[in-house]
Amino acid sequence: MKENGNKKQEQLEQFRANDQGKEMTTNQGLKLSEDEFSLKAGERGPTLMEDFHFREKITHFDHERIPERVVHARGFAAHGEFELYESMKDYTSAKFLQDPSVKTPVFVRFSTVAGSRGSAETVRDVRGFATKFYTEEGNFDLVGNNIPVFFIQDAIKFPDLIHAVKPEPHNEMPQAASAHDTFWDFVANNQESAHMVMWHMSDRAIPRSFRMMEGFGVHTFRFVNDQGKAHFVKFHWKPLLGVHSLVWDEAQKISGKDPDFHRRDLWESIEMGKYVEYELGVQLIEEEEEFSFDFDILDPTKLWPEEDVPVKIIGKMTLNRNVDNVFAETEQVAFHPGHIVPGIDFTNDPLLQGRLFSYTDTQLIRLGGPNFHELPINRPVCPFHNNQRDGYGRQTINKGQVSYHNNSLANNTPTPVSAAEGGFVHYQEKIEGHKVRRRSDSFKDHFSQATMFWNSMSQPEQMHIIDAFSFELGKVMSKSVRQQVVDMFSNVNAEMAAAVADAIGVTPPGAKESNITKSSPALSQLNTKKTPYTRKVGVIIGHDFNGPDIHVVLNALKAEGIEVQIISEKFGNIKASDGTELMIDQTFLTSDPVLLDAIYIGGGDGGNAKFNQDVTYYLEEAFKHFKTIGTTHEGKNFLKEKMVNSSGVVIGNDIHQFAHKFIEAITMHRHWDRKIV
Ligand code: HDD
Repeated sequence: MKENGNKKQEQLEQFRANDQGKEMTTNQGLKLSEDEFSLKAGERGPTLMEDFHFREKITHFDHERIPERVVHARGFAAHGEFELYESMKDYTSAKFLQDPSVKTPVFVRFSTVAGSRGSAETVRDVRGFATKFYTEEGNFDLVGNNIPVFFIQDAIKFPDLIHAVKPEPHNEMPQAASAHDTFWDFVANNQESAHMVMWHMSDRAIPRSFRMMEGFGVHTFRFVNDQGKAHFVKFHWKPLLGVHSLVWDEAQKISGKDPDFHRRDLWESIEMGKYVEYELGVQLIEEEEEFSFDFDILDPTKLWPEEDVPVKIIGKMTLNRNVDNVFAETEQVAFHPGHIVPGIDFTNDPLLQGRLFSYTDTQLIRLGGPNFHELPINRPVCPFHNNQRDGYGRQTINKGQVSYHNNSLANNTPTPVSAAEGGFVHYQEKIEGHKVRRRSDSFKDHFSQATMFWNSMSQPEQMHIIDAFSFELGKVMSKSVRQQVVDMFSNVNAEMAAAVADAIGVTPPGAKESNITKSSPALSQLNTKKTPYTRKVGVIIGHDFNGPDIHVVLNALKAEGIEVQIISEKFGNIKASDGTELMIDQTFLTSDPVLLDAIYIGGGDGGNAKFNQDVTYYLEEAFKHFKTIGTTHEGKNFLKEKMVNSSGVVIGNDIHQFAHKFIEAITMHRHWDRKIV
């Protein structure tokens, strides 16, 4: 990515340091002559207090850790740019949404919610999707998730939700998992969670890649144009690769084989120049239409069905640069849903209102004081001036004697300015009411949209939801909690609840007729975009493989942007029957079928029983996880009978035809109609 023209990168460049090839100094700049031995009184004597180098080095080390985020501790980030397709002038005065020729630098951090900073990435969880737009008018943070609704309706319940989902306090188990008593006890006793829990039990909670998941601002925000007219707005990120997920057995195995699976995938993609793209969409509702829906548009447990309120695609974000230092950038970035710009405003969603307090508060403890906005990653790219001063780690050297307002000594500057001059003016919503601790009746339907979500799922997606409930509740020790949850979800779909009850050994709830028949096809991942681009294929070959034919397949895969990993028994080169050689990228030991999207057994001779055993393992796992399998030449001999006529298993004679069909099958992501037993 070019620094030139990207204001954020130009700014960060001033702070980047390269220590390679340099002389070693202390933090005071003193050149050092020795870094291996502390200063001692005699070669075998005690270390001396005067050893400033030892003291500095150890002290710094002792203070290296900061508190991890109380939620979303495990995350990974990248830089990029946002470009607008068409001016949004009619709806918002936000400057970065006016002119399609302007590119806005962005920084995006993806995360899991429950796990600690070192936890595995493919756990069942919501994913955070937080974007910082460095606009000319200040930072705009869209701090969203990959699920469009939330567990609770009021921010005051957030600590309860998080206490319930985090490892239980008496034994700190389980790590990064909702499959335990307290989470499900919370769910059963806070039924507003029903809709989000359906998403959480669905494939959305085990994404194949950060690059293949949607992002949602969740809350209803406001767009306000330069005439002061407002629209309600919801934000969406739509990945250009479509929305795709893992299967649960695979996700669990990846947690062991590669706990960094998602960050590695993002990192490698950007390093290879296969940049990561999402389109930004908005759903807009006229202010006058606020009460025209059968749900309250301020309720964060509700989505706006795309078929009713279409998503208008307005721009594209491209992530094209990895961070230089994870701590300095990813760990120190401070997002806040309250970081907004003129033309965008809040609504009275009670979850959003509470978040507006929490984010600054958490940065104060996490980043150690009120000057975290001065950290390079958090600085806006426009100038900032006010009378705030001092505090731990202050970097700005504010000149002059005046640090108050109003004043005459500095001509009453810095000066607030009018809306016409770019000053932020809050949308003047008329508010009337009694001061109460209550929830509006319009927030009380917890099940209709949960049922709509269920209705919208394809048959395999519904099976995955039943399996996920059965797994999660199967880990719950309290039979009473299991029963309560099943009873609760019989309000979503009675058959679903009965199937779960059967799996976990509780009394099936009585049959209930739901009158909710609505479905929203946009919610099913079966209707998502499909492309083979950037999928990872394991190509397994043995000695004396057919060189020319394998090259036909490899070239066809690469032409589609598919990543190829040549796998065999040992590292080194492997010889084809025509004498040509191929370099092995991974061995059976270092790779694994769960880390791949598809397998191609291209033939050749392993020469021993171990080779056959390994190939069989790769095949069985890929088959079980509904992945595309291709075989040609001697590779066909490995196929079990159940695989031969199975969907997504491509068996080739004509090599060109095979390559074409194999790629077609990879495009499908998974073959859900396959019978795996
Ligand atoms: Fe939050 C972090 C998303 C509700 C309090 N939240 C955090 C992050 C994301 C979200 C993506 C990680 C940002 C990063 O990568 O640094 N949070 C959401 C969404 C919510 C939501 C989409 C509901 C729609 N959050 C929420 C509530 C509260 C918080 C109701 C508190 C009242 N969230 C926090 C926090 C965190 C945070 C404690 C922890 C670390 C941080 O803020 O910077 O303040």
